[in-house]
Amino acid sequence: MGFLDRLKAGLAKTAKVLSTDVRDLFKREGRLVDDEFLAELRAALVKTDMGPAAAEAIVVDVDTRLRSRVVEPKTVLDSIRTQLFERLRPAEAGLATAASGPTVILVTGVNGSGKTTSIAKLARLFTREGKRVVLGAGDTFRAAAVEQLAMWAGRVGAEIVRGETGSDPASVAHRAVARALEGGFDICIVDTAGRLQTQSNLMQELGKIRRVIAKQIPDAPHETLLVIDATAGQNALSQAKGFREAAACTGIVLAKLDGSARGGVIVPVAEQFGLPVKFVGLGEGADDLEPFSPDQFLEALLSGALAEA
Ligand SMILES: Nc1nc2c(ncn2[C@@H]2O[C@H](COP(=O)(O)OP(=O)(O)O)[C@@H](O)[C@H]2O)c(=O)[nH]1
Ligand SMILES: [Mg+2]
Repeated sequence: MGFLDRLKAGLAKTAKVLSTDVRDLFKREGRLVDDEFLAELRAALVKTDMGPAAAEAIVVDVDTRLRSRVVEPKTVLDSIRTQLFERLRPAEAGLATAASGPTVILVTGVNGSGKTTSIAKLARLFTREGKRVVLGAGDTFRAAAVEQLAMWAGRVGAEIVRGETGSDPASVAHRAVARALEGGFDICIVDTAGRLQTQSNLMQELGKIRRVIAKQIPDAPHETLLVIDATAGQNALSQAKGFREAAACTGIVLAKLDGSARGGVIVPVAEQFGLPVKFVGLGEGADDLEPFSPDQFLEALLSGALAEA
């Protein structure tokens, strides 16, 4: 499957809900754009979790340009696309890499958000490009976490550096970066145990991991990625806020976009925190990660509805 088809499959639930709701607006023939129409449009948009600000911008756009007129579904869909594109465009950014030597990526987020799986997928993207990848099993909290990462490392063709259960994650990070340097690896990705943005001791631990990494490579970690679960709704938003402040994150991976009928959550996530969305997770397999592109995202979200309109 190509890039766009995977994105379409992942966003199918959200796209279906939106397209059904927009079509329902036009069930009554000759319907005018009036207050009732706009209220129903707003409700349909909010259902995708795109947030009140984005929904309002679309409603205002339709109201301003089209009030008291009979419109086609396509006109409304075009407004959705234009308004969302403007909001998502600033969130597009490539991955920062080292000018020379290994690029170090630190990965953080709450428990179960999809960190380890996303690391496996990222490693796969890199090994596909012929890059050599070493993973640091910095979730030393649970033995199963190390085994999970080791299993993925084997599958995606990456090396792994591990520590004893309960050992200091900063020391695992140190050894992973050392291995990347001495072995001439291109990429080093460091996993961490899940934590809440409110657990200040664990946030400080993250700071220690960063310092240990920076001691070996001064401008590293080149990226600190926050993995957010797209199905977490409003919680996803408060996580992004807390981690941005406490963990110096440089970008977001929005995982589990496939499991959600509320994929619109990417809009407030991208908008409210000034953090670029670098990747979206679209399934549990190693190939289910795509770089985020607003254009492709909107194409996947709206093409089904546009085809029927
Ligand atoms: N459907 C879906 N499931 C995912 C995705 N990413 C992770 N998962 C699942 O979410 C669960 C937790 O993932 P894991 O990587 O262990 O989370 P961690 O605790 O943050 O390391 C696992 O069952 C994964 O298979 C995704 O993009 N889509
Ligand atoms: Mg994990």
